[in-house]
Amino acid sequence: MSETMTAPVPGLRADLKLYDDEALRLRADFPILSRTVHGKPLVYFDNAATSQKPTAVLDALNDYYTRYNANVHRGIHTLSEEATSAYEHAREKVAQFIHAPTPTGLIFVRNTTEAVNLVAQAWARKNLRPGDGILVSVMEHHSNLIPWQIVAQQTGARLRFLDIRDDGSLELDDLDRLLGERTRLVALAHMSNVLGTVNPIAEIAARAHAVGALLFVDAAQSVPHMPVDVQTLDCDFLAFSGHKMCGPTGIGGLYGRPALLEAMDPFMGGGSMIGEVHQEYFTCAALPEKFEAGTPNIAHAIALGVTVDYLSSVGMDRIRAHELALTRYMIARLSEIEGLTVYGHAPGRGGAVAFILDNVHPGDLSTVLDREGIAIRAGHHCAQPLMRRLGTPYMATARASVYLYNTSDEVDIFIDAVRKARRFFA
Ligand code: 7TS
Repeated sequence: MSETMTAPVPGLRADLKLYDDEALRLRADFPILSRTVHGKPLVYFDNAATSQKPTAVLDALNDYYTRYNANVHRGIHTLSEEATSAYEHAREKVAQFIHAPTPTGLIFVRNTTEAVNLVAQAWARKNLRPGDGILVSVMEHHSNLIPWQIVAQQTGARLRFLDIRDDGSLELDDLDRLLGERTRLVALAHMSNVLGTVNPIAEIAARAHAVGALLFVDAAQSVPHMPVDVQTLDCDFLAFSGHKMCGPTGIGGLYGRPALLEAMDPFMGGGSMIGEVHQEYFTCAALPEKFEAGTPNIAHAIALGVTVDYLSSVGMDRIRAHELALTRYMIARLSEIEGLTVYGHAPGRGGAVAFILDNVHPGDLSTVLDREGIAIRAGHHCAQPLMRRLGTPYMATARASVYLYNTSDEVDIFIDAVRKARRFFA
């Protein structure tokens, strides 16, 4: 068979047919997916960086600004009441989406990064003592590492690292030993943005809680792609970004156990987060306002409410099943290519697929694929310690990442383009 022709992978293609049909139907909801890039139909495989937005979400933004734009929790006038009610209704829906027991435990933040910084400064800075441990893993995104490095410098706490096994899963054999070293907080990705690994959060929560440590979950890659239930996970904090789950940029969520959030000092001061203000002191507003200083991102919070309606109407179980099938197919097809290495083979891995083509810089590969209309990411994926741990050449990989609107035909187009690039660089 010629190198450019797509080869069927027995069994996989048939499994995908149903999912493909649904993805093709869903694509109609995403106007951007019908555009071309360099004269070729867009194949958008950079979903781990950010996702595309359905018309319902775009309409929600326009509707807010067109019909009831006003500040929330302030004016006693119709527009402000409508905006406040839509904003708080969105909070209820987003809280429900992750099964938070109450909407007051759901703080609107800009993104996952802000949520990690909030917990680092408002919880860890106050509660950690010199010699206390913060346990992270070598697979963390910089957003779930640097805020803990900063608070470690501020408090004298020490960072410790869980390693990974060859398949990209966490080395849990080390967990109890590391937890025993005065660990007060465990902060882990639910799903890796490089390896696709889905970490066993509920099991880790039980083991962390057994030694009195809290568990922070970076769910930036899981909330968009699989059902997430904070009560089943039994985590203490969980953070996610709207823009990776078909929602707008600049809005995300932090779930915290209400009792912990109650006991925390505010992260930022200003309007909205106060009870009373005197010349020398202030009292705090109740949750969740205590953590939402200043005018919030009203439009995008409301649109995030519409986003979770959209995802729920498709079904998170369904999205997860589609991505499992598509990822299996993509990895099987990539593995047929000589000189190509895929990173991350843990069972049940998600749809971020990092790979290296021998002797080709991932940036060059990405540029060549872009000429074919294919958007992938190349670089360290904000996970430099992981790149070092994997020993990737150039401290970088290429990464293709799928979402609910991607099809197996797109995988075939991508595979053909990678093969073409391989010949080009040979
Ligand atoms: N945590 C994980 C696991 C992520 O994948 C990302 C973003 C973040 C945190 C930070 O999210 P933000 O919305 O606050 O920026 N990941 C990526 C990526 O893989 N490529 O671009 C952004």
